[in-house]
Amino acid sequence: AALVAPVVTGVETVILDLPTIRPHKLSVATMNGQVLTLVRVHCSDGVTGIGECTTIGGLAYGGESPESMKTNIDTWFAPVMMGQDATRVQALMARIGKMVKDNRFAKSAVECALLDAQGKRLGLPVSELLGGRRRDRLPVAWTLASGDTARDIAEAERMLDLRRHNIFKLKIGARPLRDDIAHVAAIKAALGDRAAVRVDVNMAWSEGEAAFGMAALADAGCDLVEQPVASAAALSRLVRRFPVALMADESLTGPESAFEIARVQGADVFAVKLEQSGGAFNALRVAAIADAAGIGLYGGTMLEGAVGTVISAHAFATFANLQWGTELFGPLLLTEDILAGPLDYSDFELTVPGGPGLGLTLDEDRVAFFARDGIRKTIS
Ligand code: MUC
Ligand code: MG
Repeated sequence: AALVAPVVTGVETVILDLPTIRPHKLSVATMNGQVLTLVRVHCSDGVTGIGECTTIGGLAYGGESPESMKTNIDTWFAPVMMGQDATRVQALMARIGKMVKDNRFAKSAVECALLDAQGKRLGLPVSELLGGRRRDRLPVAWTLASGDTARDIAEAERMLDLRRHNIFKLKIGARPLRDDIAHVAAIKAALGDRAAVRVDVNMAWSEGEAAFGMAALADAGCDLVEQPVASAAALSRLVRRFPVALMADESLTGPESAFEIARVQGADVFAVKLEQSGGAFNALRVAAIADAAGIGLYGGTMLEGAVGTVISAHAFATFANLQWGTELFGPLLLTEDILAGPLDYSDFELTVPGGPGLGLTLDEDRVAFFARDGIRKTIS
């Protein structure tokens, strides 16, 4: 064994612009592409780890943008990391936390790269570094968000035929409430018992609209309503009033907000996202709070590419409870893969990779091709 612990010798970032397979319409933004900010942490033992952060619709979802994440990692995270022991991931994240406030998404990417490197170094999957995997496969929901009811039904039918997804999340809140309810009811009527239908309002409703909407959605056969209103206090007044589960997403920004929501019994389910939580270790803390409070768990996504999706999969694979499955479909929304080998999405589930670290190998030609400021090499 080495007497001197390997240290961080370099931090590299690159922004990739990737097209989506169709416009993805949320109440806060319409996405025609996704932007991945990739981070590589190089270490003195020759090991390199990779991480990724994404946002939804630039600054439409939260306070970090792909460009701010790159700038802040380059300018403020990297100097704090250089020369530090790369094997003590939690200690290094605490050091970063002292020097860098907020910036949860960027922190989650950097922590991911450190975990990937440490896993490769030890020959262990990241799930083992996070406490140990309880499952190898995760149910994956698909989001129907084309903006068109008939197109969404056709898309859902195709996913059922492919045995890729049988849980569908509908993005609503941009249109008048009655139109949205009719849209959900039509999709649930078409799919029947073959699929679960859920909605995400992304905070678009007032509390009054949410009360009306949740009653109507319950009648339509919808089983879960995600963040219908912005306020956590309003969420806590809506919960358990209607026969449909209520899930917190935007209100949940890490262990402190998780504790606060749990304290007031303000949600039935938590959508745990690694980026929103500020990294994998914080996501585990959020899950522990949910378990202690009797709140259900769902593995959420910030529409990450393969790297952000797979670190999330490693974390969710360790959860004691995952009653509502996951929505780790991000890579499937992109037209392009940046991996050397594809992820296994089959039989309605994603397989958590089993190799050391994240268990991923990037296709470097593709990364270079889609790099915003990089040299666009031709891909074969
Ligand atoms: C969100 O708000 O949950 C997850 C799936 C999707 O389509 O958008 C995201 C963000
Ligand atoms: Mg959401």
